[in-house]
Amino acid sequence: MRIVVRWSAHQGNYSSRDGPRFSVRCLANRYIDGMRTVEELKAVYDLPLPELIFRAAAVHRAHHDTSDIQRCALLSIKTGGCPEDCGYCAQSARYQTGVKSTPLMSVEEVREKAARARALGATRFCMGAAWRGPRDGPAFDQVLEMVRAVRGLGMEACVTLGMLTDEQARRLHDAGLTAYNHNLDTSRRHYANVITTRTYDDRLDTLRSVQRAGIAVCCGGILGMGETEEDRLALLAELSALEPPPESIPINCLVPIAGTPLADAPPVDSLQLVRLVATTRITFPRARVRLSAGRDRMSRELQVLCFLAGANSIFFGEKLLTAPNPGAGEDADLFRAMGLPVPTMSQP
Ligand code: SAM
Ligand code: DTB
Ligand code: SF4
Repeated sequence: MRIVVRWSAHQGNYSSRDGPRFSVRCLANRYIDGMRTVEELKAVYDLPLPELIFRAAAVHRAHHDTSDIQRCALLSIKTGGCPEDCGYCAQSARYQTGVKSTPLMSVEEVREKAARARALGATRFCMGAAWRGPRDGPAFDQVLEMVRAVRGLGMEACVTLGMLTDEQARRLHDAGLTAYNHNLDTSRRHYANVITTRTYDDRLDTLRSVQRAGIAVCCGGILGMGETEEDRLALLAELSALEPPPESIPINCLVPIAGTPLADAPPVDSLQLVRLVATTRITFPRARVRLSAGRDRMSRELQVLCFLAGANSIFFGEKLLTAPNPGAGEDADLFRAMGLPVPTMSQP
C-alpha cells in the first residue's frame, strides 16, 4: 500500500511545484510515501531499455523545457593538499597524483572567471575547495565574498567545501548561496571501501545543516568505483529520503587518476549509465540531473541518450576541478548538432 501525503508548505530557498514531500517510515524501516526502496527503484531500472527511456523522457517533458540544458562552470578555488583519503581524488595529500597544492584564490580572480563563464553561457558557477571542511576565519570570509561576487553577476552560486557546521551553513545562506554540493558518492555499504577518514553519517549531518539553513542541496555520486548496480540504486534511495529532495543531482563517472587507489578501475558501462540517469529522472522529476565528470570519455551519441533519458545539465569548460572535460568548442558543436541554442560568445 502506498500512502501519499502532500504538504504544500514552502521550505528552503528553491521552489518545487508541489512543495516538499512529507514522508512516513513504517516499523520495518521500509519507505512508504515519497521515499523509494531499492526494490522499487530496481523494478524501474530493470525495465526494457526503450520503455525506461520513454518513461523518463515523459517525466522530463512534463516538468522541464527539454531544450534547457544548463551549463555550469566549475572552478577549483583551493586545489590539492587535502587531508582526506577519498580513493578517487586527485587532490588528496595521501596520493602521489602530481596535483600541486595552491592557496585560496582571490575574490577578484574568481569574479573574472565567473564573468568569462557567464559570457560563454554558464548560468551557474560552482566553486570547489580541497578541504575536509572550512575553518572559520579569513579564508571562510573570503569564500563568502566569492559567493556574493558570483551572485552579483546574476549567476547561481554553488560551493563544495566539505563538512559544514550549522553556523557556517547559515552564513553561506546569508551570503546568497544558491546550492551546496556535497555528494554521498555511493551506497552506505560501499562507502567505507572508498573513504575511511569520514563516515556516511558525517555526510548526512552536513546535508542536514545545509537544509536547515534553507540552502538547496546538490548531492549525487560517482559510478565506476567498484560498486554494484544495486549500490547505485541504494544511493538513489538515500537521496530520496532527503527532505526536500535534492535540487540537483550530479552523476559523475569516475575519472581514474594515476596514483590513487582507483587508478585502474574499468570504465562504466554506457547503458548502465543511461539506465541510472533515467531512473534518477523518474525518481526526482524536478531535479537538475547533471551529467558531470567523465564526459570527455563519452561519445556524442551516449551524451544524447543521457539527455533523452532526462539529464538536463552539464559542467562545461576545459577543466573540471583538476581533470579534463570536453572543451567549450566541442560542447558548442554537440549542442548545434542537437539543434539546441548555443550562446554567442560575447565578452563580459
Ligand atoms: N572537498 C570537498 C568534498 O569532498 O566534499 C569538495 C570537493 S570534491 C573534489 C567534490 C566532488 O567531486 C566529490 O564529492 C566527488 O563526488 C567528485 N570527484 C572528485 N574526484 C573525482 C573523480 N576522480 N572522478 C569523478 N568525480 C570526482
Ligand atoms: C560533482 O559532483 N562533480 C564536480 C563537482 N561536483 C564539484 C567535480 C568533479 C571532479 C572531477 C575530478 C577533478 O576534476 O579532479
Ligand atoms: Fe578532499 Fe574532497 Fe578530494 Fe575527498 S573529494 S580528497 S574531501 S578534495
